[in-house]
Parts: sequence; structure tokens; C-alpha cells
Amino acid sequence: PTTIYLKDYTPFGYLVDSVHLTFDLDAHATRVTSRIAFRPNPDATDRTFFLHGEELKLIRAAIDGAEITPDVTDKGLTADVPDAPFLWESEVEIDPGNNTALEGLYMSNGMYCTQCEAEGFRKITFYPDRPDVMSTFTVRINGDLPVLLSNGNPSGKGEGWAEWVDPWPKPAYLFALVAGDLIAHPGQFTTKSGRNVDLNLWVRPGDEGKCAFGMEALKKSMKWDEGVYGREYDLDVFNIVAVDDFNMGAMENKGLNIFNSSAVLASPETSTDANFERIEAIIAHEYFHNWTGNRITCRDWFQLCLKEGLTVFRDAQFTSDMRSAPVKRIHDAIDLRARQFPEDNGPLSHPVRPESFQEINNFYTATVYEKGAEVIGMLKRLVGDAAYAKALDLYFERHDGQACTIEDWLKVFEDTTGRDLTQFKRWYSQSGTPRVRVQEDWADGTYTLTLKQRTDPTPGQEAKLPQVIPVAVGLLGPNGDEVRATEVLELTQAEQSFAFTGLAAKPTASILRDFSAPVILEHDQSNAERAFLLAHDTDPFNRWQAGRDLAQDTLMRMILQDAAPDTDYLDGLLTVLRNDELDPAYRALMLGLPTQSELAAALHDRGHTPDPMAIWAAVETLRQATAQTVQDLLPRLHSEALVDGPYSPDAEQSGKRALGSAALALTSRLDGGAMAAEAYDKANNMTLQLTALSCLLRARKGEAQLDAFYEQWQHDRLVMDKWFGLQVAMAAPEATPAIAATLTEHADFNWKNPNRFRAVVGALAMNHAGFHQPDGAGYALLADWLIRLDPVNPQTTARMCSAFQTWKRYDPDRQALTRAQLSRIAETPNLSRDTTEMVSRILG
Ligand code: HT7
Ligand code: ZN
Repeated sequence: PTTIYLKDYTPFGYLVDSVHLTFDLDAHATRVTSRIAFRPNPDATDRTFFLHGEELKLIRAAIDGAEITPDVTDKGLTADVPDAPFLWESEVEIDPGNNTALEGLYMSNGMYCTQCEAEGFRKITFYPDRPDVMSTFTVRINGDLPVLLSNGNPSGKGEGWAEWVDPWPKPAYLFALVAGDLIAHPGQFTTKSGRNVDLNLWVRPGDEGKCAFGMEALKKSMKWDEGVYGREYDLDVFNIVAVDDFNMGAMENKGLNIFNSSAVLASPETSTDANFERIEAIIAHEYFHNWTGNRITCRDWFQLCLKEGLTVFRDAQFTSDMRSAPVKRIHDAIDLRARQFPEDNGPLSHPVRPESFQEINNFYTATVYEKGAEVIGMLKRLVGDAAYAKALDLYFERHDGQACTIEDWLKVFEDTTGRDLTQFKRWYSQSGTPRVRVQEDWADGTYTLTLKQRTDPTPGQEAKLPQVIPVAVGLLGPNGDEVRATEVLELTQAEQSFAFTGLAAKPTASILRDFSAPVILEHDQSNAERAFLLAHDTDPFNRWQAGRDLAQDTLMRMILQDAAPDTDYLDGLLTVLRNDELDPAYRALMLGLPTQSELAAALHDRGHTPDPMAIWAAVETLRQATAQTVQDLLPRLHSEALVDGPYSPDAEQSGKRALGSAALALTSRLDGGAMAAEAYDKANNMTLQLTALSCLLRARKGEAQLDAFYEQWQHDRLVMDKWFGLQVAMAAPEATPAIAATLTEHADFNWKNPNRFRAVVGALAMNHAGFHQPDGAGYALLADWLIRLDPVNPQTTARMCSAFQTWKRYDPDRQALTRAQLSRIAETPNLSRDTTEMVSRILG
């Protein structure tokens, strides 16, 4: 496979002034006719006329009306063209009914839909399918279906046809078409300058009752982007379509967002609080792309973080404003450590702006998205809120309508603040998670903090240079008062000291407040200091972190020394749980533990070989001890979940349910699931029903409820995904591979549907002790399914290969078993480019 490099970028030889497309829809022989106005690009030197095109049957091609016979390969075509403006025409035939890869034009439940990011448009027609080629599009759809949608504004329709005009120049990856028997959930929004926008959420008949929340989330997002970023919507309509077969969460096509139905459809009976929160965030994310991604797009795919990092950062700000900022920050740190840190510190490590790739679909990663967002958060923290706002205003003004780079992005900050961001730019080019080691000194009223940074080698990057790390620090006095408010220290050297003078007594430091940088903090604090911070820290993030550190410390000693659960942790937790002044959602987070995979990483970091079963056993023991310690509080905490009045997925109610659910889970460890069985019968929303069911399954009970759940919900595919997934997630380690294998034989296991596939096979990879069973059954089952899925859907297969990325942490036997499975995948005939790249990187 060919490797593509950032350094090789050159502009395309031609500009596109307009695109006219006509679709004659047919399940197996859709005709796509294109009329494209090209002219030579004065900024380009290479005038090769190459149009991407894959899996297309060329029927006819013409230049300025004269038929031609271009040179066609399986990647595209070349042709001789005039050295002046010309009209390109082509007609191709495609087969959406047999498109299982869900890229290009495909079918889902009888509905036509498209997915063009990153390089799917080339499966629709011949085109310069690269993000720096932007054009207006006019689209005519001929098809015998009631709803025919494309980007932009509607410009005409009749029996069996519709026409759409998108006045905003866009790259082909933002093209979209949907056709089907759909029902609209309508809404209205008036922008701040008075534009009336028709909003529609299009769903399959039967899903009408799951639209109201998504529509409200859209309106809130539109309002928020006007208020916070001054960004207004720019078309007369905004359409969202829900589709069942989709590789990712959603897609921000101009004026026509397409969503995985799991990322937009919601009702209290069928969706959990977590589902509602995720849906609100994804709707906001896709909407915010209208400015950060669509109006200002990426010059090339190496710049993906330009739109994704910024848009994730913006959606996190939105969620913080809509809900609780500390709770959101803690969730984001948990997520980053669970998904991005393993990536950044393993064989798949790559910079936020990668420098090469074989298959761009493999770089829609936690590093590009979530670390990319953290980088923007650091920049904002370093320059301050006012300067950030000014820089963003300039970004939108200077680059509207352009395809940009990270250099353009940083330049607006340099121009507005006068700062030199040369060193900061290393966050975009250096891979790996920096580690910051803390040393503390106290003498004569001066507290000195010495911070040392280092980043371990990562693939292709042996030596690392120091980065600019904003370290937010506050100091607490002996009685718990804050003696120094939060200050952002700028760590720019490999080692740097910061002195705090004039202190009456040795303070306790609260370091990396609000998780001010995506780094690993190495701070040898005593458990007494951690307990002190857990009781007193005024920074909610670090207060939570102190509890997390205590939990991790006790788990490590339980695993390595067979120690008993630590009383500092248990007593501290008890005090926090008793404190009714603390937000229930926050207290629920306090009850969380590091994931088993995180513990495996921590053990590996300290030079130990993690034993997944020992980790699992320690977590079980600590949970049991926690339940015993806090048992008197549990009935009251559980009753929190049963809020009065109608269900609302808002932060307040869902926080109460989170705490109540955590209490029920602990109670189940003491009563064998008796209370969970009662809770299951009484549950009047999906959050409570699913929590009760998961408690029962973990207590190795709940067979009757599992069957009842199936009977109740078998008609609802999104709820059935939960039914499949929960059984694997809650399975005992030794039983996990067998349970997952049995579920893959279930009549409702439609493995070609990515949501269902992920529900079972993805959950297997997430069940740490179950996946890492010593006989390798988990590895073999995953490999079997990846091999089977690859020819059908390479994108989803390749993404799921990352379950193997941590394999070198484990013992030689497990490594040998994993290597055998990875080799088996690698040697599969005709393996996709996507999966080939992932497996070869993981094998190293
Ligand atoms: N920009 C989108 C990324 C994307 C995608 C979405 C759906 C299916 C396939 C896809 N490939 C890339 C999603 C986003 O970040 O908003
Ligand atoms: Zn995005």
C-alpha cells in the first residue's frame, strides 16, 4: 500500500467553479451524471488532470460537449484537457444495494444515504476528491421515493424528483444525499439576524416518538453558537436524518447532517441518561462543524484536528454550559485516559497532526479528536479567555470559505496575542503523553515546586523536545484554606522550579487543577496528603483526582502485595458520600474506580507484568469492602434515583440517578441482587431498568429479567443493542468469550450492522479480564470476527483492531497468543488496506 506524506502536499491543478449532479436512483444501477466547470488553478504547477473514482462503471465522458475516452484505473481517471476553462461531463453507474462498506452511496432499510468523509465521494462519481477543492453544488434527484434530500436549500420538487442548491462552496466530503420513506419531526429557529430556518429531523416510520429531545438539542446548539462564538446558521433549512447502518456517530454534511440512529433517537423508555447526554453532545458537535469544518475546512486530511479538535473543544464547552462543568471535565479526563493514553503510549501512537498515513479512515482517533481538543484547551488557558475570543473572531473573519492548516490556526493566535507559538506547535507534531514528575521543597516560608517533563519514545519518534505545559496549581494551608489561588505555571523547560514565598506553614499542593494539560502527573504524595485533598481541595477536579489516586494506590497494593483495602480511601469516600452539599453526579463519580485496563497500564509503567485476573479480583474485593463501609448510607442514596415528577434527562435528575444507581450496584454486592430485582420491576425509564438488570447480571442472577427484557424490547433495535452488549459487559471473566460467541449465534445478531457488531464484539474487547482470558479464547473470537467483517466493512473492522494495541503489556504467553491472532489476520487473503495498516502498526 502507498504511504501519503504531509510534506508532499501540492494543490490540485484545477479549480472547480460549479458542480451539477443528477441522480437516477436504482437499488443496483443508480446513474450519476455530473457536469463540472473546471478552470486551471493559477497557484498550481502540476496540471495533471486526475479525477478520483472507485467502484464506478463509466458510461460516458465528455469535455466541452465532445465525447472522450479517459484512462481509467481502479483509483480514478486521467484525461487530456484544455489549458483554459472547460466543462467536464460524465455518467457513471453504481450499485448502492451491494455497498456494505457504508461509504459512498449505500442503502439502509430501503433508504438511500451517503457517507463521503473522508474519501467516499469518489465512489459516487469521478471528482477531485480532496478537501481543498471547493465548489457550489446543484443536485437533482430522480427517484420514486417520498423524501429526496441533499445539501443546501430546496430549489424545486415534483412527483419523483427534487432539486437542491447549496450556495456555499464546499469540499466533496460534505456532499450528502438521502432518499426514502421518512417522516419529519419539524422545528423552527430564527437566527439573531432574523433568518427563519426550517429544521427537520427525518426518521423511519415508528421512530417519531424519539425525536423531541434531538430537536431541542439542535435549537440549544444554534443559540449557544450565536451567543458564545457569534456564529449564525447560513441556510434556510437544516435537516438531520437518522440511519441505522452507519460506521460512526454522525456526519456534518452541509445542511444535511446524517446520524447513526443511536446518536439522535431518544425517549425516556428506551434511552439511558448517558444516551441523552451523548446525543445532546453529538448534535451540538455536528452543528458546530457548520463553521469549524464546513465554512472553514481542512486543506488536506493531515489537518483533520483543525476541524475535529476545535469542534470537540466547542462541544465540550457547550456541555459544560448546559450541564455541570466539573462533572464534564472529570468525564473527559476519564475518557482521555481510557482511550487516548493507551493509543498515545502504544504502537498506534501518532501526533495530533499525523505526518503520514496509508488509510485516512484509520486516523479518526482519540488523539486527533480528544487530544486535539485538549491542545486547544491549553492554548486558551495560556492566552486567556479574552485573547482566545479575539483570536477566534479573527480566524472566522480571515479564513471563511478557505481550506486551512494548523499553521493558519496558530497564526491568528500569534497575530492577536503577539506570542511566539513555535514551541507550542510541538503539541501538534510530537506524539506520546508527556510525564510531569513533581518534586517539592519547603524551607523558610518558601515552597518550591520543581517540575520535570519527559516523553517516552513513540513509533518513528525516538527523541522528544520539551513542550509548553500549562500546569494549574493552588496551595492549601494546614486547616484546608486555600493560601494560594489557582495559578497557571508555564512549564517550558525539561526541568523548571517555581517558588511560592511568604507562607506561614508548609502547604499541600493541588497540582494540574482542572486537568490543565493532557499529561501523566507523577507525584509521590502520601495517602494522608491525598486524603486531605479529598476532604478540602477547592478545585473539584483535583478533589475527585485525590480520591482516584487513593483508590489506585490501594488497588496497586492489593494486587502486588495482597494488601487489604486501605482505610484512608474507604473513610474518605464515606465522608464524601455523607456530604449532601456535594452534587449527586459528583458523588457518583467519586464512587468510580480506575478501569482495569488503566490499572494494567499503571502496573506496566511501574515495571510489573499485569495479570488481568488479579486486577479483576482486586477490583471485586475493593468494591465489596466499599459496599460494607458505606452500607448504612446505601438505602438513602439509592432513593435519590427515584426522583419525583416526570422523567427529565437534565443534569440534576440524571446526577441523582447516577448516584442512586451506584448505590444499587453496591447494595447488590450485599444482598445478592434482592433490591435490584425489586428496582427492575419498578423501573419506569430505561436508565433505571438497565441499571437494575446490570446489577442482577453482575450478581449472576437476572436470567428471568433478561428474557423479560428481550420480550419487551425485541422490536426496538437500539434497545436490543443494549441487551446484547450488557450480557457481554457483565459476564464473569471465564465465561465472557463463550457468552459473546453464543450471542453471535442469536437470530437477532445482524453482524453487518455496525451497532450490533460493536454491541457484542466491541463489548468483548472492553471486558478486560474476559478478553484477556489465559487460553486466548477472547483474542481468537475477536480475530475470527474481524476476518469475517473485513471484506464487508473494512472501516469498522480496522477501528476494532485497536483492541489489540496494548498487547505488549501482558505476559509472554498472552503475547504469543495475541501475536498468533494478529498474524492470522495479517495473512488473510485480500485483507483491506484499512485493516492491513492497523495490524501491521500494532505488530510493530
Ligand atoms: N466528521 C465525521 C467524521 C467521519 C465519519 C462519520 C460517519 C461515518 C464515517 C466517518 N468518517 C469520518 C464525524 C465527526 O467528527 O463529526
Ligand atoms: Zn467532528
